[in-house]
This record gives sequence, structure tokens and C-alpha cells, in this order.
Amino acid sequence: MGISSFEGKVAFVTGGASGIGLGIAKVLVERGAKVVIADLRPDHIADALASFAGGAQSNAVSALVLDVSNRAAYRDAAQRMQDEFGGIDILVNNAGVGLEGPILDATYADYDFGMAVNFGGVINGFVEFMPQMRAHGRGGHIVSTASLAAEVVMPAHMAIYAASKAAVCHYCEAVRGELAEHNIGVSILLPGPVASRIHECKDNRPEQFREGSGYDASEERLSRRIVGDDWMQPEEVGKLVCDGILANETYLVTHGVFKDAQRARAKAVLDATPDRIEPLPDFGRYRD
Ligand code: NAI
Ligand code: GGE
Repeated sequence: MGISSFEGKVAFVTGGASGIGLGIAKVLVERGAKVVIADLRPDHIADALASFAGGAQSNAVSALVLDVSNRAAYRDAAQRMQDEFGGIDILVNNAGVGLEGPILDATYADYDFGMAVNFGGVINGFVEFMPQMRAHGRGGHIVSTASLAAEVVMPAHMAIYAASKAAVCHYCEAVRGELAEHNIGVSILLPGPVASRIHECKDNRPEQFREGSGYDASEERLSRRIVGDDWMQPEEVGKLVCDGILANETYLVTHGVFKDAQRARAKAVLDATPDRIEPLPDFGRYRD
């Protein structure tokens, strides 16, 4: 199913110029893939390309500027991948923002920002690249970065983020069977705390989501947060992701630290579920 080796394969990594996406890009390149980094931030792209410069496989990496929430721009980028590489083999839907703030401060601009980037960006990736992967007939693999935030009841101030990541998770689970029929594997990355620049949220807000935001103060505070030296390094995540692609694993989980909270949420839903063993109603019947 999907991908059986990275040698000569073409990968498109969104948010690939920093943090987890860059860690994934590095390991993909090490294992023989050609990687195109797609990222909103030209400064992150410059840093990322500099980190590959001089390395043995530096010519296997290139980059383009893309806001994954911009559908017209995403379509152009996918077309470029078709024209220049004959289509991609691996899509990593990783671009995302860690927006947070009190729920009563949130305005529609904040909801739209969180959903359009974290969930919309993933949807746009699937919509633009699924036809390409089917048409070239080589099969492929799509990894999307959700979060362990999708598996637990989140702490205060993270409702929009949690909703966007739960949407990513459930969408990927639901399309997995259909895409398997087209030899396209699907994996969901569920990370815990990883060293990155996720605190730079305020610099990653596209213009159309700025006016009327209630999260200016929250984002200013977040931008000053210190990255812990005990947070996982992105390249460790990259190895987990690359191994998971070859095995076509559904869930790629980096940390066990939230396991009790994951269990508590699952248990609460099961505890609220009645034990009745009535037959499943038939909801597959239609009028002529
Ligand atoms: P990061 O900020 O270091 O990297 C994200 C990259 O995505 C940045 O280079 C940024 O410029 C880019 N980006 C932001 N908005 C974009 C857009 N609209 N279009 C294209 N690129 C865009 O952060 P990190 O932590 O590496 O985040 C990657 C993904 O991992 C996100 O989806 C995040 O929600 C998720 N995640 C991160 C965790 C962590 O602890 N760092 C834990 C769980 C999930
Ligand atoms: C490391 O920084 C972040 C962040 O600013 C926002 C979100 C996340 C990391 C992650 O998606 C996860 C951490 O694994 O989200 C959580 C944040 C706080 C408590 C629990 C979380 O996930 C279970």
C-alpha cells in the first residue's frame, strides 16, 4: 500500500520550513526523497534552505512560498508539482498555527483563521493532490499533522485549536478506506510538545484574518514563550513519520505523556453510552 521506499520519490511538505515540517523534510531527504517545502514565511524558508546548504543532498530540496489557506495559490502550486515533477508521491499536510486565547475574546476572525489554516489547509491539500496521485498511477501517501490536542479535553484557551485538530483527525480516519482503493495511504501525526516556532502565531496570520481579531494580547504573550529544552526534537518526529509512512500506520503518536487524559476522554464517552444491544437500524434504504 502506498509507498515502499523513499528513493527518488517526490514529497511536498507544507509548513516545511520550520519545526516538525522541517524535521520531516530532513529525514525524507536523508532517505532519498526529493522534497519541496511549501511555507508561508520567506524568512523561515531562507533559514531552512541554509540548513541544507553544503549537505550531501542539498540539491534534493527546493521551496516555494504558499499560504495553505489560499485555494487559488494552492491550485497553482499543485499544478507546478505536476508540470515540474510529474506529480507528487508524498503529501505532508503539516502547516498549522497554535492559536490560543480566552474563548470570550475570540471573534469570527480568530475562528476563521484557526479553521482555515489548520483544517482548511489540510482539506486543500487533499483536494488538490488526490486527483494527481490517482492520475499518475504510482500510488502515494498523505500524512496530516493533527495533535494529541485532538484526543484529550484540552485546557482552557485552546478550543479553536482543539476543534481544528479534531477535524483533521476525523477527516483522515474517514477517507482512509476510500483512498486505500486507489493505493494512497493515509496517516495522522499526533504530536505532544515538540521544539518549534509554533509560538510565532501572530506572524503567521494572513492579512484577511487580522481585522477584528480579539487575540492580539494572547498572541503577543505567546510570542514570548520559552521553548523547553526537554521538548522533543523535530528530527525524531521526522523518523517516526518516515517509518510510519512505509508501514502505512494510521496513527503516529510521539508522546505518552497525555495517555491518562486520552484514556479519561475515551472512558467518559463510553461511560455515557447505553449498554443496550439493539440491532443496528438499516439507514441504507432509499425511495426510487
Ligand atoms: P512551526 O511554527 O515551527 O512550523 C510551522 C510552519 O508552518 C512555519 O514555518 C510557518 O511559517 C508555516 N505556516 C504557518 N501558517 C502557514 C500557512 N497558512 N501556510 C503555509 N505555511 C504556514 O510550528 P510546528 O510546531 O512545527 O507546527 C507544525 C504542525 O505541528 C502544526 O500543524 C502544529 O499545530 C502541529 N503540532 C505542533 C506541536 C508542537 O509541540 N510543536 C504539537 C502538536 C502539533
Ligand atoms: C508546544 O506548543 C504547543 C502549542 O503552543 C499549542 C499546541 C501544542 C503545542 C500541541 O498541539 C499539543 C501539545 O502536545 O497541545 C497541547 C497543549 C497543551 C496541553 C495539552 C496539549 O495536547 C494534549
